[in-house]
Amino acid sequence: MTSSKSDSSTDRIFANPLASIPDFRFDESVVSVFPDMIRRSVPGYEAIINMIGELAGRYAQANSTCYDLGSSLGAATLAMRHGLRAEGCRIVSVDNSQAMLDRAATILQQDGGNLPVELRCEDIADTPIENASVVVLNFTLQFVPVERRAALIEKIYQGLLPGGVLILSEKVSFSDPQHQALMIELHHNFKRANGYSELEISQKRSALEKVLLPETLATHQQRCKQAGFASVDVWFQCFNFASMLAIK
Ligand code: GEK
Repeated sequence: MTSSKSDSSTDRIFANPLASIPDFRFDESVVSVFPDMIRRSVPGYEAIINMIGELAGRYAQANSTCYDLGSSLGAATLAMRHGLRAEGCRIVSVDNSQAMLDRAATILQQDGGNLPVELRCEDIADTPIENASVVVLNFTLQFVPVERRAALIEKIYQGLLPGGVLILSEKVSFSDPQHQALMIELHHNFKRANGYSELEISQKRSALEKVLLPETLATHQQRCKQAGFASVDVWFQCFNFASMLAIK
């Protein structure tokens, strides 16, 4: 799946050597290449997005709210908007990058869907979760400081209706060092096959080192169980990228 085209929507952020590598930020330079970046970096991203629409269709309850927390350009929001079947639903999409939300607003306007979407620029720690039937954290929790994750998951659990779900997708780590090394190697091979150079892979890795903090699947499952979720099961995994469905 090598990307042959190279234009202003192609991710070349780490293509040239940088004297020093700042921590990764979701700023304007990232917004313009984000769809290309995430598709070439996260194995299974498109499948997960499609399945979020399917899962939202199955679990959304009439007259409830569906949340997309860390919504970026609104890919999961759009999947939900077109997948929801229950009457009277609304979607709340939250990101703390104004640049992301500005672009998401244009994309949502151009989209033909008529389900109402509220875009909020704020830290997801500050978002009230109320009357929720579906909450999506699609590769967002990994950017929240580890010590704040339990409070966020508890807040989501409290705001969900009975039978409501949390879809939690994350880059994960493994406690067995050999397996961890294998998964990282296979992920890097995936990125190479998608046209990223060794320099791009290593500079991006350094930029993410302090801001993207993966945990094990067991840690995520324990945290969700601790918050009260009745079940927390993995429904997708490719290498060190996984998505879980937690049901209240
Ligand atoms: C997708 N879900 O395409 N509060 C609000 N937003 C945050 C916070 C926070 N505390 N921390 C990070 N973000 C999307 C992909 S990207 C994943 C999610 C990635 C936002 C951040 O600004 C960015 O837009 C998003 O979470 C993470 O399905 O790039 O690997």
